[in-house]
Amino acid sequence: MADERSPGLGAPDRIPPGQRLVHGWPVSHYGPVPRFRPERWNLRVFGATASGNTHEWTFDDLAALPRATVVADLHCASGPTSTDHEWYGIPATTILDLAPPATRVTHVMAWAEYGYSANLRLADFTSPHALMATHHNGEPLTAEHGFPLRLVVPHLFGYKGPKWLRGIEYMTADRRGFWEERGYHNLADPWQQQRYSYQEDESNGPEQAG
Ligand SMILES: Nc1nc2c(c(=O)[nH]1)N[C@H]1C(S)=C(S)[C@@H](COP(=O)(O)O)O[C@H]1N2
Ligand SMILES: [Mo]
Repeated sequence: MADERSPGLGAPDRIPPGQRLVHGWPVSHYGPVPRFRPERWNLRVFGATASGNTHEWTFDDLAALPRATVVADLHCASGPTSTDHEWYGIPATTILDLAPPATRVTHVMAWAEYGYSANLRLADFTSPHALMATHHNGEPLTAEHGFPLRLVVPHLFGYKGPKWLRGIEYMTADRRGFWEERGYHNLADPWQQQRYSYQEDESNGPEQAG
């Protein structure tokens, strides 16, 4: 079942400009695949929360959270687009309900194992299609695709969706994440060709360090 916003596979505008359709589902990330240790695992929401407190869920706690399904294509900024991923998991908006941000929050940093991070505008994180996925095509995520939890933000390039998600930091100003500090576009809309940071204008985000 296709997302109602995305055209059919044969449609000329299904694949964003500069992307190529790949079959199957390539694995793509920087660094090693972390080992999942349930007794040490938690999901932390911290930074500028409304209450000032950090919120924390253990792996078992996740089972009690609401679920949704999102079907979407995955666009890697290095070129490949794989299609029709059926993600199942916890809507990102659930986090906003359970751990509300302070009113001055404008951005979030999504944190993963080993310090991988991706910054998002609050409006991108609160998209109704943004999901913290636990399952893909009816099966639990595999280790290399992000088990046990992965952020999916379907309207942005893949680097905005950390695999092995461990935290959401509420921020009162924008700050670059892992790839955004290393030459990738701060906003990452594939349909706007927001691939590299040299394509940014001043309104797109904070100046690049170095
Ligand atoms: N923790 C972590 N998450 C990550 C990455 C990474 O390097 N580390 N790479 C991102 C990039 S660039 C892409 S395109 C997708 C790829 O997801 P896949 O391997 O499931 O296809 O994961 C994203 N999530
Ligand atoms: Mo990517």
